[in-house]
Amino acid sequence: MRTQVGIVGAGPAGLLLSHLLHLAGIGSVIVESRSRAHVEARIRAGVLEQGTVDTLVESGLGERLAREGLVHRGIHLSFGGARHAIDFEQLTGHSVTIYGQHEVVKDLLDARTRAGADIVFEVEETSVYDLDSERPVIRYRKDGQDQEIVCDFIAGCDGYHGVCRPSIPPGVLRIFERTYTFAWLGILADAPATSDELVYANHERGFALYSMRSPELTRLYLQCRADEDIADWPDERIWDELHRRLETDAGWRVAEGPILQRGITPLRSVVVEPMRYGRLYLAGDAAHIVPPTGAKGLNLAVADVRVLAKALASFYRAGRTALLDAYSATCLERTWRVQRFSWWMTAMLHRFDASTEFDRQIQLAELSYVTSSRAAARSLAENYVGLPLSV
Ligand code: FAS
Ligand code: PHB
Repeated sequence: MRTQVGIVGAGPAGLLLSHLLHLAGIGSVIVESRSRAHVEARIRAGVLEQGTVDTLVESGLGERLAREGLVHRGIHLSFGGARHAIDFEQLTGHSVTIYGQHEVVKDLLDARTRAGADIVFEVEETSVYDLDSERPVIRYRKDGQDQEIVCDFIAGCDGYHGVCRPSIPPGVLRIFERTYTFAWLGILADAPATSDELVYANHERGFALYSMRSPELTRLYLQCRADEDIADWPDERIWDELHRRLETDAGWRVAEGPILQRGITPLRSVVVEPMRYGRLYLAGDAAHIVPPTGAKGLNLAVADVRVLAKALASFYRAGRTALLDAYSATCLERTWRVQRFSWWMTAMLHRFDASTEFDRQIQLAELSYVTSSRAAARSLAENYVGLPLSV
């Protein structure tokens, strides 16, 4: 098989790249190791930055998003038994939209299917070769048959556990990382929303987050040890811990309901430099991981793909390589700022094993400052709604 851009991974990064390239008249093929049903059902992120919403709307994917997305003008920070509002619209003029990542993936898959896209699901043994040549190659096995795609370029959109980043020769990459000693236990519950906006709680028992997917579906997280076994968390223990960490002295609490999905997500910060080797370009989680406290993982993937799609269009339209050559530096500049914000939110809201009473007082002082100073609140707000795509 022959294509202009071979894409490994049909997550949000791979699917959006394929969609934007199609709109620019550039052909692509996506190979994906899981089934379409699995990719569509994966419950992950939930908050879309303004820039992500604009990207989806501008590329013709805004119809269901406008109908079902929940526009949120701010968040609450909860500490000391009370919730404190951070009003994004008042501070920045922008908002965020709650619309599950799996809904974005469904919309992208529908659009690509309607356009007759070439997406090969349930592939095995994916590998990439000749990355520093002008004809890089993707190889994979499908239904017992070995297949090969000769490409002009390969986009590694295969996430943190993919094969593209490890295919770059040793000594090329610098990997920066921080691993946290805690994780998030997340649930999706058939329970009505009891707050119009997200609530991030710093509690002495640990962090908790109240989010949602619709007025009837709530998404909740609580900090737990990184080595926790979900089997040790029966429903009543989960709800009890969420109530202890989230409810306020004024009596606000979350509503309970049947738990539809549950899982434990480790927290880590990773940045890989450079995000390119030869004609392989890494995008999304394949190049960086942010702790979900800043709601940035999906949004950062979208930002990378916008830059890459524009650079590839410049190459095919005018033979220019300047944007491709600048891809890694352009994305890393914004990635590090987003990494900083995600780290800062994580440090401010979580209970750290080695933290002392002094550390706890500093956390509470940070929270008190952010919720009482317009300048500090504006800094949080402008990062949360999304930094400009080209910082
Ligand atoms: P993805 O990981 O989404 O997609 C990569 C795709 O490549 C997958 O479909 C995978 O099957 C495929 N693939 C992997 N190896 C392959 C191979 N060898 N061959 C072919 N295909 C291969 N972010 C938030 O902002 N908020 C959250 O609450 C949040 N929760 C998360 C929970 C979990 C469990 C995880 C893992 C991530 C979470 N994230 C969250 C981050 C997440 O949303 C990512 O940022 C987002 O999925 C990034 O999209 P992609 O870069 O497309 O990577
Ligand atoms: C979610 O709704 O899944 C969500 C919201 C905000 C975060 C992380 C996850 O920071």
